[in-house]
Amino acid sequence: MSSPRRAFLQTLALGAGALTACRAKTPPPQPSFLGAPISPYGERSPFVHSQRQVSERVTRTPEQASSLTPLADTYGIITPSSLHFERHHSGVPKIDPAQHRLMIHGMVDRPLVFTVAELQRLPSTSRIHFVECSGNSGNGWAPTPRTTVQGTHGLTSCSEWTGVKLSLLLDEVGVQQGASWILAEGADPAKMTRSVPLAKALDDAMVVYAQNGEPIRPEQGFPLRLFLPGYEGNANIKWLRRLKVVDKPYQTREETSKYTDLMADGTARQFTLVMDAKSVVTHPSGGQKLAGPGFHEITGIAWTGRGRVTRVEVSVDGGATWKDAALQEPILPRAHTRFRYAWDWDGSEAVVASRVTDETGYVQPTRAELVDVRGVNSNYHNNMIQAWKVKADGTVEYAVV
Ligand SMILES: Nc1nc2c(c(=O)[nH]1)N[C@H]1C(S)=C(S)[C@@H](COP(=O)(O)O)O[C@H]1N2
Ligand SMILES: [Mo]
Repeated sequence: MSSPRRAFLQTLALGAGALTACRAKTPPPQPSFLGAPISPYGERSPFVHSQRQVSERVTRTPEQASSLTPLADTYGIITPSSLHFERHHSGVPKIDPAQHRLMIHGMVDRPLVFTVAELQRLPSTSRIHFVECSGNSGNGWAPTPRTTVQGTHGLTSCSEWTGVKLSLLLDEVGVQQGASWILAEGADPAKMTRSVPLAKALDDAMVVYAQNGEPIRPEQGFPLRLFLPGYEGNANIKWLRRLKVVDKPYQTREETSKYTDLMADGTARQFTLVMDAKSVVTHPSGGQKLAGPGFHEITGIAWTGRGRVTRVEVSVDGGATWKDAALQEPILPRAHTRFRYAWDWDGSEAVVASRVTDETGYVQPTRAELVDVRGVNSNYHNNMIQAWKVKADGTVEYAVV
């Protein structure tokens, strides 16, 4: 082994021979013919196939279904727009931005109707944030084996969002004394409607028109979406057409019969808007096969609706012992944070898991700790530690610790 390579491996704290699989092989001949010409809109390589997958949760029609981000196939913290998870209650409407309007009315001095072009003339803000459906990882309430991390945690994605601060628009219309909530409505056939506390609307809420550097995708709400950093996905109304300033929550379908958490005593917890801290290992994860003992990078994502991730710990023994993982910069508030842990696998069965702590000091619970507080009647807001079992043959399976 040459000494620079040895030095490189030592900085990674790897044993000698960790990269034996990479030893010199004969490189293939370089192509000598011309490649494809320039193209007006880029496509990924035809050799890359990862896809959004329809949720294992059964819905009666594809228009009210959800699709999941292939978390094990994405890198860093940004989800490619074409792989951002989807949740539609009545399909993706085809909206001509020239015809679309956003009306802001209710308890305001000057009700206004904005065109998309008018909103785009205003001072803009770009921020990187996750969107997570509160049904994400809900399988943990009644654990049944799921094959992949896409299946367990694929209802979260992270993008750069660009738009106008909602506080600026509310300043324009002049919010009246006594107002305390905002009712937001979408232009899809479901007319999805949610009540949002005025304090959130005045804090970091945005009306966004762009995602990852281009106009927001139809699946994510083209041409306008209400964006509420750290709030459950459902409140982030897509195809936004109306904001009504009001003095109470409106008890819509999505905040009464849905998106509430039934506690053990039979009462329902309402307006659980902020997503608690969660993390999951994306490699090794279900469906993958490790090539053999030696070095493997354990990696995954962590996030919290309450600000920044401050710590992620990794266990390879089913939660008996924990070690700190490295956090990849940038560590942004209410965004996915990538973590890594260098693992020298000895080839025996291992149970791999991650545990996040956020800036409020909150630590991601085990299933037992979560059930202690919440019971098992809930569908939403399950943020328990979930593990993956690496078997001696390198195959990886779903596990609960
Ligand atoms: N108008 C409208 N907004 C909506 C929905 C919808 O069906 N209609 N689905 C909600 C739900 S339940 C979630 S989890 C998020 C999903 O956002 P995404 O499809 O961009 O991932 O959008 C929310 N906003
Ligand atoms: Mo959702």
